[in-house]
Amino acid sequence: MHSSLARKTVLITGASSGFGAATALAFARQGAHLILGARRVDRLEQVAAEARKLGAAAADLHSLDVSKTSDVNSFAAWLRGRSEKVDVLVNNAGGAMGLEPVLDGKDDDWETMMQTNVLGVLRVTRAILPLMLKNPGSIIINIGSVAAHTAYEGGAAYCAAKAGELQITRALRLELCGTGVRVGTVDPGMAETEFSVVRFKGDEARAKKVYEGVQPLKAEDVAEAILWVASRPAHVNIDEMIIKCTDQAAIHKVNRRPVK
Ligand code: NDP
Ligand code: 8X3
Repeated sequence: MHSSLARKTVLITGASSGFGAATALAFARQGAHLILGARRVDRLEQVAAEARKLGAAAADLHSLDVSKTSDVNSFAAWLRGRSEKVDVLVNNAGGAMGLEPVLDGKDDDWETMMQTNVLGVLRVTRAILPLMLKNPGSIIINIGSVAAHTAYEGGAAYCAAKAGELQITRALRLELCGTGVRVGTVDPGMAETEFSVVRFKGDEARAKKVYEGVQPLKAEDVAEAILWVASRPAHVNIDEMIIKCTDQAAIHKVNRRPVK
């Protein structure tokens, strides 16, 4: 238990599944006040109900589409009616669409990846930062990826988007120096969430193959890392953290056991 997080206001985007949902539950166990956003409100309601059972001081939710400025601004206006400050902002909403080489790439997929992983982080940060600047020690944790650090075939747009997220984090680190507001990125490798089902547009069998013979990260592993970053003392800033499963030494070096 990190008593420093009790009653802290923790805003998590993309809290309806995967890392976001697991992070909400991890902060709930610390007695935090959760602010949850995503497009699937029914799923947010389930996460919030579980969070309250686990000990969250409160769990408020509102629909949020980070790909639309108007939506982000409405979310921020709703939030200002509930809390005067934000202590922890987890910019987690995002994901990949498709795995085609550039030659076969789809505009819709490229645009979605840029809108969520890059512009979404910018929009949400712009809207929420005023609630953090008067609150030294507050922290922004962006969720990047190993894809920000290494390119792979079929990943051009996703790798570009996550590299964009990494550079946004680095620029913010410079801009916020002297304000007391911290910022960093947590960059996971392969983790079994809804990520691949979304990437392959509902093809569950193809998504399962990504993790075949491997023990990937679980959402809870990443949530624990996020909780740890957020619970460092106010004078400590974790700039960049890469977290991978033991079976994944690099994007192209994955230990796979034979499948029986
Ligand atoms: P999930 O698909 O389980 O979760 C993605 C979350 O993002 C959902 O809650 C989804 O909510 C939300 N989201 C997507 N688009 C939007 C949008 N336009 N507006 C608001 N919310 C949105 O996957 P993960 O938990 O794995 O992914 C979380 C983050 O981690 C992503 O940024 C992903 O790129 C990154 N990541 C994932 C890795 C993995 O292997 N799983 C590894 C490294 C990084 P909803 O659909 O309800 O809006
Ligand atoms: C998700 C990890 O390797 O599929 O960000 O790009 S990977």
